[in-house]
Amino acid sequence: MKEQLEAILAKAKEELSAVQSARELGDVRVKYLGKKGELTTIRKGLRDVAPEDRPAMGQLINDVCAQLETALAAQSEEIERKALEAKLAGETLDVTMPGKPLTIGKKHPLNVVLDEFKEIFLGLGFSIAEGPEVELDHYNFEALNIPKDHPARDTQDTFYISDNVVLRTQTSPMQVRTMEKKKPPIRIIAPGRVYRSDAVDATHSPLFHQIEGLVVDKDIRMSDLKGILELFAKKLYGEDTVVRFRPHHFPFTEPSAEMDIQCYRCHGAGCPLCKGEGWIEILGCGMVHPKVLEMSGIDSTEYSGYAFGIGLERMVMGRFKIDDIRLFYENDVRFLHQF
Ligand code: 2NL
Repeated sequence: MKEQLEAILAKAKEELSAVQSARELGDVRVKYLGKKGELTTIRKGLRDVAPEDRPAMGQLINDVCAQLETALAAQSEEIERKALEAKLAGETLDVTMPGKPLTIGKKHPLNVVLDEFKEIFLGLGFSIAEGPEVELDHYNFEALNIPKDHPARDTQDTFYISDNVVLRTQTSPMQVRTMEKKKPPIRIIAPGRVYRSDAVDATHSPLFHQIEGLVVDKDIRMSDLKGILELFAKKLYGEDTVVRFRPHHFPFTEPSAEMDIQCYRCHGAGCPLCKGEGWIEILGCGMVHPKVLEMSGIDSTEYSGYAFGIGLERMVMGRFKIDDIRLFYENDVRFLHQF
């Protein structure tokens, strides 16, 4: 019986060495160790063996079964290792392949100029004021000396949310709120989105950006306004920039003016950029109307102030030779990557 067992073990090991898959391995296990397997059958034959030989025979059968189990486990490991090797070989990574190009984001041109603007005015001691885009009629109009029948309130220009709530048409409401809350000296800039009910074309958009500035203190004069705005123009457009002030009218300032810069392309000779004028209009400004100061609770006999307002889009369009305002809002990377 001993020889028989050794022969079975040798045969099983030989079969096992040829096995290629987990399924074939299972077949070998069943053939020898299954219910009707060759070793199981021999174990059943133990009861015909003489009682004194049984323990030794039983031990021998157990040894052979254990050896076969070990061989099965080893072959199973070998099959798994080969499968993993084949899988890894099929997945090799070619580290010399060129990578996919990554598109790096860029600052929006409106922010390029806005940040320069903030930098200049923060350096002059101004702080930045922010506030709601949905405003009370009072802050957007009434407190700025724009009464109910004023043409600037025309429903054609203003988005009304309700009778006394509007989308702000300028950033002045933030400045009015500051004047109401804070005692002079006040020195703020108010940048932000504003809304006008305009038809969209190359130069008009219902949403655009404005930057306003406000200074209120004792003895503030028109010369302070002119000085600070000329300094700002030189910082933003270059030290050789020439400015001029023309009389104008705004309901919230008196006197009021518009500031032009001499065309930076033709230096005053006249060219397509300045439409032959030699000058480019940059902003509106003036001395804060005493009525506006009083309405916000500031004594106009003790304090005076100046204010100015600039359209950001128009400033950026001139600077970067952009001819259509809609390009700012389309987020086309081919446009955005040029600045
Ligand atoms: C323009 C003109 C301007 C102001 C805005 C202002 C604000 C307060 C009081 C008085 Cl709280 N004035 N703002 C003053 C003058 C002109 O903007 O053409 N903007 C595009």
